[in-house]
Amino acid sequence: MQTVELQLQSDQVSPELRELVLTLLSASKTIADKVRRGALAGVLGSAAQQNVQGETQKKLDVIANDILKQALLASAQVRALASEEEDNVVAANAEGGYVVAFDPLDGSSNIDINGQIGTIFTVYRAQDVASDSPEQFAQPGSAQVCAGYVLYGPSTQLALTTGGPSRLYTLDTDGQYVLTEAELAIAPDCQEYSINMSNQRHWAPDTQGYIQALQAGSEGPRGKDFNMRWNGAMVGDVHRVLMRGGIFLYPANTQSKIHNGKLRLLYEANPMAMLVAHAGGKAISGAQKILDIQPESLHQRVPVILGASNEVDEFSRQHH
Ligand code: P6P
Repeated sequence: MQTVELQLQSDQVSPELRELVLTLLSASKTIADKVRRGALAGVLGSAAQQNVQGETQKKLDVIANDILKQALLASAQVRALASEEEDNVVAANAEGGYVVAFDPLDGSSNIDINGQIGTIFTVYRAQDVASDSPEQFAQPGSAQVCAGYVLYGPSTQLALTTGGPSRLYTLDTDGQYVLTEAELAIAPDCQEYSINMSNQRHWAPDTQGYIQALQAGSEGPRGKDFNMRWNGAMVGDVHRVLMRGGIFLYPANTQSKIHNGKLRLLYEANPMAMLVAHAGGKAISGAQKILDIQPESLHQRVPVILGASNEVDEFSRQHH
């Protein structure tokens, strides 16, 4: 049975990065236990406090954040951490060679309805600046050394790349993450799109035209029918794209608060872009590849269009 520990060794991941990944995975198992027990663990409902995004935090957001933060602060490999739930970079260990950013619980609006939720994480090499400097994370997504998510669904599953193929592991009852897909591969063409249609009136005209062509199906310019899915949790929607293809979109939006899209570059768009790229897919902001974007601020948002390479190219062609 190929566990994630054995796979990291055969992928020749350094002992330091291996230790860091296993620290993250240990924390994910603690979170998975609380998610599974839900109301019985007293983790549902709101925390009656707001995060830097101005969003009301759910109890489980705060609990998951604390579990990951404590685990990483205790790791000799971690120089600093950043989180959707932390206003600023948090210094960890001066000797640490890596910095870690995470969305502790993506899809919070799904928590109280037993929907798909997950933890998204990304790892970069530490920079030669102060441990708690935002410069630690002013690195393009192409500099990520590792990216992954844990999806707390009917199965608890880990999607992970450490620079090689994106691989999928399933958490067994004995607490082992076991390899279940050695190389995820997204077909270049698709017939499924994923977008929150309620925002349609706020999209740019090119985006409206692109989506209308998909809706027109076989009678329209695309000459084939498309299906639509929207989980309300990026981790669930991207997982579906990695498993059965498709295109996921959270495009630019004329609403003032999310004119630049809703998703955050550092701990949502970039790790997902790396996982998708290492499964043969593409991820763009519209103007450029997400992995090429030079970050300007810790919690900056970015439009996200990712998935089947030919479909992402089709979106690009319609956006001059
Ligand atoms: P909307 C969850 O809050 C999240 O950040 C992503 O996981 C998800 O894709 C998106 O927001 C959902 O946004 O506007 O559909 O509620």
